[in-house]
Amino acid sequence: MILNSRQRAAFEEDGYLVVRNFNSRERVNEARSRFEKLFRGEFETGLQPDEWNWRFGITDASLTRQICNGWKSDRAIARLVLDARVGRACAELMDWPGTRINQDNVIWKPPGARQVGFHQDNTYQEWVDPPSMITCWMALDTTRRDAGTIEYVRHSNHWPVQTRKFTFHAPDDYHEALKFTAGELGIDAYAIDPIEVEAGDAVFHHGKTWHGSGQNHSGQPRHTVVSHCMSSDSRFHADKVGPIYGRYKKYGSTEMDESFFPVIFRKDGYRSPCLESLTET
Ligand SMILES: O=C(O)CCC(=O)C(=O)O
Repeated sequence: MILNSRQRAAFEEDGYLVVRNFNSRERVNEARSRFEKLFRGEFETGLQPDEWNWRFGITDASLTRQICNGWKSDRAIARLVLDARVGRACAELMDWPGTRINQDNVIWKPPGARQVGFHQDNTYQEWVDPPSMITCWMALDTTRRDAGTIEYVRHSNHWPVQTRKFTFHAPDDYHEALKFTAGELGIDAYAIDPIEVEAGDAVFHHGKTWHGSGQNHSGQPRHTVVSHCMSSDSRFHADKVGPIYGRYKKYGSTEMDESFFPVIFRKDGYRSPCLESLTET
């Protein structure tokens, strides 16, 4: 076990868990130094990420910059998001036999960049069987409330999954989906916790935990790398094929190929063989 029983109980109760000093200063600096290149389309491995939502000179400069599956393009990102310790902690918190990467996010929120709408990650998991995830959110800078850090609704991991999808990127009111859902559920009081941590700290959140982030009103950028994980036993849903990750579904099969969804930790010691050369230093 890398997490103790008190940490596991706090995660179960609150829906998130802060782990201090999870990543070394060296790993954090190495990953942060890759952001500029990634968003300019200079990919170390030669492979494109799956989603590249912000480009210099093209995309609205006020938006939060996001790349999905930067691990395919850059080994420094891969070393963080495919770390066996991430997988082990996720398996312990979710009581899984092991962990696969579902997707990663490389998030860059410069001063002034706008908000990310509140959501539950599991709302977007209908293409996976079982449709459940946990996330390891890794800070590469000091994060402060006014710098658009991630915010969690404490205990909302005990709420049902909202199936309706609201605006994700820069909605006018980033709490809109949360307010709507709480109203539907008849919940009129809840606590929103902004996460103030240091570079190297990590936060694990359950796929049902409501979260989002506000505008960056500070003068400092926020760099974050996120590992969204699922059970090592996960398969594609037989009928619900997602628009992006459905590309990796084989005809007539629900098997998930480990080249696209590697197993990053399993209790029996297995890790997908492709990870060795990808994450070596
Ligand atoms: O860092 C953010 O602003 C949002 C991250 C997020 O939505 C997630 O990690 O699931």
